[in-house]
Amino acid sequence: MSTQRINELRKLINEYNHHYHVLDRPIVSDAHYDSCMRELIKLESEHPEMFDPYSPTQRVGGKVLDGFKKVTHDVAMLSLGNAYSLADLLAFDTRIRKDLGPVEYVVELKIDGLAMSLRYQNGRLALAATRGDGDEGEDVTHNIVTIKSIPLQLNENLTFEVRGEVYMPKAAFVRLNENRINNQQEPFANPRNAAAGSIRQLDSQIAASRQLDAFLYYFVNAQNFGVDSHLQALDRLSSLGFKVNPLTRICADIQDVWSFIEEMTSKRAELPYDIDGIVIKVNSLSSQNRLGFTAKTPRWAIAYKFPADEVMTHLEDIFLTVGRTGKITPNARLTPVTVAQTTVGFAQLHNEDYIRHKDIRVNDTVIIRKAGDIIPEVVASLPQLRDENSKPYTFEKHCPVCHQPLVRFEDEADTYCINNECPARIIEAIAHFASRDAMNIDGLGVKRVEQLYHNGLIRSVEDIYFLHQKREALTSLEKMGEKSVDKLLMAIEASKSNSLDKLLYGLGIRHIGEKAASTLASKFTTMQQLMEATQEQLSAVKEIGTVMAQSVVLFFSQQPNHHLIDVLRSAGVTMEMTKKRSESTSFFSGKTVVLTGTLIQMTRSEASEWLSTQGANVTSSVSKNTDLVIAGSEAGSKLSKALSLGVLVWDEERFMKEVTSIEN
Ligand code: 3B8
Repeated sequence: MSTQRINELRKLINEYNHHYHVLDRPIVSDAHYDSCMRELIKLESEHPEMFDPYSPTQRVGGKVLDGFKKVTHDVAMLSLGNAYSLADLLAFDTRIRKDLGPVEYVVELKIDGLAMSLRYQNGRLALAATRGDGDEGEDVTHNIVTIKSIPLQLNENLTFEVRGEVYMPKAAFVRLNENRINNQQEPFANPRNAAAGSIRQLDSQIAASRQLDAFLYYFVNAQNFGVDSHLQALDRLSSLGFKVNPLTRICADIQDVWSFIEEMTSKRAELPYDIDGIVIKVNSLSSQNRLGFTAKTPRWAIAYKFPADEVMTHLEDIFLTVGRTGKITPNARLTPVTVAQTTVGFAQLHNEDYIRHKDIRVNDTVIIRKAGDIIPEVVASLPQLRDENSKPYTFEKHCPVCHQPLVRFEDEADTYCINNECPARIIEAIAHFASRDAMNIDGLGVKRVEQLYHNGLIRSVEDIYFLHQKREALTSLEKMGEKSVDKLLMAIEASKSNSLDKLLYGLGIRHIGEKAASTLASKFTTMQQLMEATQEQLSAVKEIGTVMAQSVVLFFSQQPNHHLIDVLRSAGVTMEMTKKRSESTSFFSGKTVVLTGTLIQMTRSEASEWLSTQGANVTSSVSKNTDLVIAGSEAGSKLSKALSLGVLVWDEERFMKEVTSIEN
């Protein structure tokens, strides 16, 4: 009897929650809700054998962790590229139409919260994780279950992943800060920080008390669930019980998109939650797959960011910094001011011409704004407020660090320190090598490298791998206990087994970013083969242009770089692609492959990426040079062209058979 009543109450309360928190349409009074809840709590306490972590009573919080578990995302959690103007949007649209012809867009609000991924297993919330670095986030399930609009139990026994944004409504934020001030606690700067601060708590009681909410906007691999557009995916999420933002529209073209942006710009202040822009997505999922991803962002979506706040302040000084390529950046030191809810004390001045064109001078009153999210820039200086004896700024002639003459090449805006021995360049290069997306040596950021450099413990990238011989010197440094030294040395040791793509990116070859490094590594598979590659062989690789190819050849033609590679190799650093199989073993090696139609078992971009790791050259159009066409369902003209040219065609089943046989 009680068993039945417990189940009944759980179902009822879930239903009430859905109406109240998702649909914004309560179907019972608060008093009735409370009385059901009290009854359930009582019955559950009398029947401990009926305990269920998915019961609505478990949303009150109380679970306290002693640390966050790391979670590897099955599908990388990327972020969106940004657009700051109509011109940026037109460029995005042009790029897309060049690939696909006219497409339908979906526009939605860009919620200013915290990205979250929810994994459901057989209809139950199994895991909630933060984005982290995109590959690995933190398990925050204990806090997410306190958000009442997020269903713990669905009406369908599905296994899938869904992503969205956790946020704090403006009203809750105001109330929370009032409370904090009353309790002599530091108020949060904005709702976003308040939401993030709540989610990054080990004690779930805190999140439970914070009135967080969530909008979901991304059904991962929705095509596996019979959905073929983004809008359908949102509908599906909504009918599964998730909260989906209602201010979402289809746009026939980029003009439509712009009207939506204008409309929302004026409605923004009235919304009950903060938004920081508008997200524009290609609606058709097969078109999305066709466009794919860059290393960091989807090509089929972009975030239009609202223009930032502008404020006035005093420019106290201009000073130069040196990057790893020797590029000099002029910076402004400002009298600190608050812009877009954070305090700003420095701004970028880009280069000499920028300063001259804007006639920015030391001691000027300037207008600054946040460009994008983080880095503030000087928009203009106000000459009318200037002192009589103010003088135009003259760019310094010598490197602020090594004091060698600076060089500005013809037709280039940037000034360089060309001294290869310049400590600033070496320090930046070492820190880049160790950075997260390169060799990922935790604990070797710029500040630490500076310290090691100035203490003579590290003078070049290769010295990283000899630090273990200098343990004593390391532990005697300031802020370097035994423990941090151990951690650092372990991170260095671990970095030796990184795959070639990370090493290649870490070397900091000009024009070779993360994506190019990864392409080169999977094509050439070993450092040796890459070093021996000619410019022609390099630029024959899709996505490697002439400038990149030249730069790689130049890099490997220099003796000190050979020496560096030799030292790294003998120190035990991996010089080949390890995550992926070497191409010589693969059927696909060297073949030119075209993917067309819709694949079911993997997305087209996954298939394309996988084929690249097998050494295939994946291209988009069918010609007599095509070796193989892989045709999913609804393959159109490419399939007929392949057939007419007598090109080998496989269906998905045949392809998957090959994938499985290679992978196992
Ligand atoms: C792909 C799609 C990231 C996002 C996305 O309201 C991807 O769609 C993303 F890799 O971050 N803040 C939204 C919002 C954020 C994203 C998104 N849609 N509405 C948001």
